[in-house]
Amino acid sequence: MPAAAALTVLMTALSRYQAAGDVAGLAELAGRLQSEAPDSAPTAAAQFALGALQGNPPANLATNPDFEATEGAGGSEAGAGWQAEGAPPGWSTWQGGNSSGECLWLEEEGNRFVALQGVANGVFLQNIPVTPGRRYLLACSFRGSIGEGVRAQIHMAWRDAEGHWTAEDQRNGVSFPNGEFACWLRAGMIITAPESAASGVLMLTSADQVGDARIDCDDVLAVELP
Ligand SMILES: [Ca+2]
Repeated sequence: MPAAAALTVLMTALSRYQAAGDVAGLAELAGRLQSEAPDSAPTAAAQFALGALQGNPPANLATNPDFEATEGAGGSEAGAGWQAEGAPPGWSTWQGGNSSGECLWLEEEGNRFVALQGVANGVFLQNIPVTPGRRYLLACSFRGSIGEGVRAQIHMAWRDAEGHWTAEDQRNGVSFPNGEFACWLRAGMIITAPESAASGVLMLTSADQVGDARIDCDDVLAVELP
C-alpha cells in the first residue's frame, strides 16, 4: 500500500476505534500498519491511542521522563559502553566509536531536557521492564535542528532476561522529521514486545549530525497499552 493511502486508512480506522474507546483495537491496527506506513503514521497512531486513554492513563514506565529529577541513581541499568556520568537520574548516554559529539542535560527557563549535539551516533537510553506480547506506546517531545541526512528517533530495542540483546529484527523507532523546529513537537509509536524480551531499551537517538547542530528531547512517555 502506498504510504499516503496507508496513512488515510490509518486515520479513518483509528477515528472509529477512538470513538469506541477501543485501545486494543488501536494498538492492533497501528502494529499492522507500522511496517508500511510513513514516518508520520506511527505518531498519529500513538496520538489516537493517547486520546482514547484519556481519563484512565496507564502509569509511565520511564524513570525521570521529564528530566527534572536531580537526585537519585546516576544511570539506568548498565550496558556495554553506557555512561552514567553527566546523565540525568534514570538515564545513561552512549556514543559510537566514530562519534565525538555531546550528550547534554540542560536547563532553560526552569525546564530541564536532554540534547544531542554534533553526534555521529549518540543516544540517551534507559531500561524498561516489559512483558512479551504486550504493546507499548512510546512518545517524546523534540525540537531543534534536524538537517537533511540526520536520523533522529525515539527507538526501542530489546534485551533478554540475561541482559543480552535479542530480537534485533523487531527493534524499531519513529524518526523525527527533517527541519528546523523552534517549538516542541511530539513523536510517538506503538510497538509489541517480542517473545524473548524481558526488557526494552528506550532510546532517544541521533546520527550523522553536522557541526554543532543540536536536537533537544523532553517529556518521554512509555506506557503498556490495555
Ligand atoms: Ca522537562
